[in-house]
Amino acid sequence: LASSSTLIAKRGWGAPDSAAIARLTIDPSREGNVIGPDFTGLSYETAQLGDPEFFSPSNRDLVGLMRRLGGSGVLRIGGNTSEYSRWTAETPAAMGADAPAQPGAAVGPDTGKAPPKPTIITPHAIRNLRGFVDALGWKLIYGLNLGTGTPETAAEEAAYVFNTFGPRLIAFQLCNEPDLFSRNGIRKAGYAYPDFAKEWRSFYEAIKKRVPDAPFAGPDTAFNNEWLLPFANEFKQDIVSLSQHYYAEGPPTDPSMTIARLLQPNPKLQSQFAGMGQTRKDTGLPFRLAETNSCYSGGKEGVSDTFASALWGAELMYQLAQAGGEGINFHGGGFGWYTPIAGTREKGFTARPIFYGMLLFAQAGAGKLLASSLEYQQDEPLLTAYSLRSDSGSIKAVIFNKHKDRSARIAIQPQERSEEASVLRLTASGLEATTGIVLGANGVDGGGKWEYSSLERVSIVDNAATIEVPSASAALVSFKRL
Ligand code: BDP
Repeated sequence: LASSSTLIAKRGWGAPDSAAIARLTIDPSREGNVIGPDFTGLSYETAQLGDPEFFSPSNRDLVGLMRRLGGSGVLRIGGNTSEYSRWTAETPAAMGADAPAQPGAAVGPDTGKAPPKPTIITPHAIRNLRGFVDALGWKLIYGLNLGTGTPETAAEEAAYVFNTFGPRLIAFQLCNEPDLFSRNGIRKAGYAYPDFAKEWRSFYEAIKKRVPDAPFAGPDTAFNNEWLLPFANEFKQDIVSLSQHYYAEGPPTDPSMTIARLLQPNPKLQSQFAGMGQTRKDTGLPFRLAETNSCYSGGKEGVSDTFASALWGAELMYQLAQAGGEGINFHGGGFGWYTPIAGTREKGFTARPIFYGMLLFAQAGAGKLLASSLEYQQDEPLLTAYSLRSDSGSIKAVIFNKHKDRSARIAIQPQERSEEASVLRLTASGLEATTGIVLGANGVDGGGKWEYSSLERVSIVDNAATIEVPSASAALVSFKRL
């Protein structure tokens, strides 16, 4: 472990000997939830379709970056701007003044401050989107406009999307965060679940009439279990999966929204998981966190764009899997603070810190969670670990040290005969770092190219692999089976 000890000495964290001792005991006989190959995902604003060349196979750098996150995954299109989109079978030129303004402009997450300009969605944009999703090997969740659209137009749009995507379409969602409609000006104050259910039903029926095999998901609520649960029960026969959103913090003007708070356990997440658990019990349907990120209203500078968000995001993926979720979509786009991929076609793209968290998850890969217990002398819950049996057969452990300045020495016992473990590290100069994030000592380039240049080997002594996990870092430990 020469490399990590030098790193520790250099940063002045104290000698590794003084680091806390933790023990992670994995129980390979106790398998938990599955992490499927489609677990990972991204979410973009519908407004991004206003530039039909963005989601297009010709946008090779973006394809490369997204593919780096997984050979399969889910792209979700929606967000606030989906409620202001307009489908047309016409070409934009034929529409004169309604033609999309500034194709190629950066489309970041909507901040929700004012109704956005309507986005014109054309058949051309949908065909390019299909080519894009094909190039990724991913699937699509597509948001329609119940907020300001009509059931008839939604049915026309759905027909075109359905015919274009075939099996690559997982589901339509009919709206975005209907539980906030009464607050964001889409509906009058007092708009309640029964009003929404009626509207949802009428859109659903219009689309079903036009596209009998159309798959649906929902309700895509912001956070409200009081909408999620009745929706699940009322529409369980009509949908293929349930969805809700999660923003850990917000708004960005809240001074208590800090890195330190982001990295602590979050009661809001527990409430989300409670709703999700209940719907699973009630309906048996899978649940997807269809839109998530660190801070709503576009994110918070100095938090959402830092290395802390990478640790937060990667851990959220495991927390969700552990709670029984089937997948996640990190929201982003443009140059938003929390976006995993930043940039434009013209200026090029970069992998932001949170991208590296998703990359760590991708490197651990699909599999089945394993029960494991972490004994740690400190009372702060800033050292956490997750274990899995990967589809390749090997046992893996992912360890997060979210301490700002406390290194940890951890003994990992796979409880299965193994001759050696390898360690891939996710590191940066500190929690606040916005650049210089590396996995396996290498960064990701603007086209998604990445390869580790450092993979440590650790021998198994007394049935354990003992490693240092420096403060503000994560480690993926893979055991080689005997
Ligand atoms: C969600 C919206 C999304 C926004 C995001 C935000 O669905 O369109 O971009 O919040 O406020 O509520 O950052």
